[in-house]
Amino acid sequence: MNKQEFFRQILRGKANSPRDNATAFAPSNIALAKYWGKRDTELNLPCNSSISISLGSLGTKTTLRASNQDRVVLNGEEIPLDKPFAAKIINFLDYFRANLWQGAMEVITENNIPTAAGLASSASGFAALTLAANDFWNLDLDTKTLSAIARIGSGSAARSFWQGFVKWQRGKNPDGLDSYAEPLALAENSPSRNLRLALVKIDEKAKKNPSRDAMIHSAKTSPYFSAWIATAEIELHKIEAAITSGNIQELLQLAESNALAMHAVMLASRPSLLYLQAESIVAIKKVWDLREHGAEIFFTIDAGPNLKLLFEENADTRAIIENNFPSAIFVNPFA
Ligand code: 2P0
Repeated sequence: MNKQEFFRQILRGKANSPRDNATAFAPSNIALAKYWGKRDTELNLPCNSSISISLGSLGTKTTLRASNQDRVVLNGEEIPLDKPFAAKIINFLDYFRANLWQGAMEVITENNIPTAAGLASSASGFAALTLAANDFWNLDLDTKTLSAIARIGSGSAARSFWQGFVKWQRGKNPDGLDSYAEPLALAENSPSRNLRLALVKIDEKAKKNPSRDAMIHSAKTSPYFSAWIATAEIELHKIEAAITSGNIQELLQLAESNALAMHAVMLASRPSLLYLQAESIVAIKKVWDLREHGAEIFFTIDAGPNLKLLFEENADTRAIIENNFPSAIFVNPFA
């Protein structure tokens, strides 16, 4: 199945009465059990399921407006339509327009993720765009379908529709309709609600190896890729169990090991993929050193050099992070 057919099967028979405009917000997310590897590159279907934590109020707000010509505006700045950022958005909207009202549109999008956090925004960007499109065209789609649609834009966007912990089921069907995310239910008083993040920026320059290409390269060339896939679902179940039982220390230890295993798969690719920089290693060693001295601080790292520290909310731990990583940005995933 290709993308056109994917959209056609969802949008077939949908009403054709767009609003004048629609606005939506979606939070960014960080994976605790990573998505690395695709079984279908056309539909962004993953080899393994993944689990993330949201970034609370940090994310993307997007407005779609009927207009007399297509325009994309990011944080107040018009982006030429031939730039990849704008082209990806217009291309995504074209899949809707191929089945619905086809007029020109303005896309006004704002990211409130500080550049200093060194985070990409494609996850929250495609989730907000999908939510705004659902409203704009009065589609009334359920969240499972919205999550599967956003996945077409960017895999991790499937997980950006909720606050808190979210699980993206890999699914099995070739049409991709069973590959969507859902929030993980937590008891009101679960200790897992005390998870906090501190974003440590090492470098914010655009990466040399976009993760889209790197995942394919790893799957093709890394001798450890099969081991990653063989263990990914087992690790995911352990991580899910730690979240739901409120065993936060176990959760953070598993999340750190999971990220390092993903980097091992990358490193073993031929040629190797190395996202970590010298300063990333210094920061990793600092975290391990602090742990040896009793601080319960862990980290995760994505396809880039920046660390996301993970810890259980506690004034002492927060003070240790502030002292050792003075520019860290603290995030409450649940607020
Ligand atoms: C994740 N990453 O689970 C993993 C961990 C990076 C490392 O999802 O090709 O932008 O659009 O599906 O979602 C980043 O890759 O990739 C990512 P595509 P995406 O968060």
